Amino acid sequence: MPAYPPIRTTNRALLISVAVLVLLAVLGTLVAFLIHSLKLTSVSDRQPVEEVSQRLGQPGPMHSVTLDNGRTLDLPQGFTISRWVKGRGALRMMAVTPDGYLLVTEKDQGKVLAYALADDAPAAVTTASGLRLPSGIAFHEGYVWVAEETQVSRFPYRGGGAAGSQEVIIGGLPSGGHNTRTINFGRDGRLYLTIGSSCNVCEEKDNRRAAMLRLNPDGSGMEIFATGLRNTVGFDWNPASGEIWGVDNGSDLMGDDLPPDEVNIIRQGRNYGWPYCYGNRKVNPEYEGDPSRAAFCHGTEPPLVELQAHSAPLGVRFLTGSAWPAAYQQNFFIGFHGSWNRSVPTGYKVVRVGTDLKVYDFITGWLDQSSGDYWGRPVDILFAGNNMYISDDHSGAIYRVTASP
Ligand SMILES: [Ca+2]
Repeated sequence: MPAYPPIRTTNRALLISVAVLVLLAVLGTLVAFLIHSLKLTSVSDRQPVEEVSQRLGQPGPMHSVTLDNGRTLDLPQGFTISRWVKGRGALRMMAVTPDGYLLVTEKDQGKVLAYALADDAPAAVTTASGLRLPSGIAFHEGYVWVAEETQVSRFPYRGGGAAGSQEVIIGGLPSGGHNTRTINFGRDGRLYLTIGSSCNVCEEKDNRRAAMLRLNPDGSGMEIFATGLRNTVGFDWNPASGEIWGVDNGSDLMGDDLPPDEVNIIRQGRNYGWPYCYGNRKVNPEYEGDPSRAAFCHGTEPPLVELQAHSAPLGVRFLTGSAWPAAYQQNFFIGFHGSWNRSVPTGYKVVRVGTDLKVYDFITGWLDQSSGDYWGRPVDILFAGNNMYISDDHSGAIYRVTASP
């Protein structure tokens, strides 16, 4: 005998009806919600397809712009580009002064130059000269900071692009091998300095090499912040997360497509692999015979994004607070200097890493793909006002990229 009386037919019918009604109500709500969502995201009559793809971080259609030297560059529609500075030497890293000057190192000439951002065809002001391979530059608390191969100095800024005499803050940095030194100041007010390796693949004797260092602005308290970075020329702070994002140049002579160049999130105390590992914790061929290396590599930091091998990523910058379209906000722009030991040349362009962590071409055309010839090599990226500036150490130029309203 059942513990409960059997459900009578009338009760069963009632239960089924209630269940069907509840089901219909749930389905109705779902359908209404879906219609509402689709209305918000659909490609409607008012929204062109390009606009939607741009918003999603996908590359928009490109167009060609012919420069005053007759050369052509391709970049997304809605932007134009011109040669803002020309006829100079090896223009490398850039910074901005509070009174509206762009500072740039001219590495082969041993100079720092300044250009008024308000001018369409600015004249060069010599901020400093007589330097030895100046590359990194920053503006911090009234001083122009410059990194030469073996020292970091500051120059009191006088305004109008001019500066007073050199005061060496850090001397005795290692020389030879990768000779650029990149500097910038963190939100913590401390000076961050990267020094590349002395070689292609080797064990360094000086632990300041292939590393990011951190110091107090008076030169005291130098510490090794991160290691295993073969040659991190460009780094910048992610405006959303506060993380340091840097690019690393992978080693040469491993073939056309190995190892990948890297975008790394550079964290204190972490090791980024070089010289024992490359890419995503893979053991470098030089060290494959040693089983302890596999375990070591497993404990290193893999790249956030792998870039085409031999792209030679140099300067980087996050886009913040400008009038550029939303699709580009908080994108990470990188200057690809271009390959020197790849059978088919690559790089020679400006790319962006979208918030989807995919890499998109932003400006191309310095390289002739068919002949392998190039006429320019992008180095650093800078945003000032509503414009992007790109330095070129091959043709001695700075390009200005403007978003059309
Ligand atoms: Ca690495």
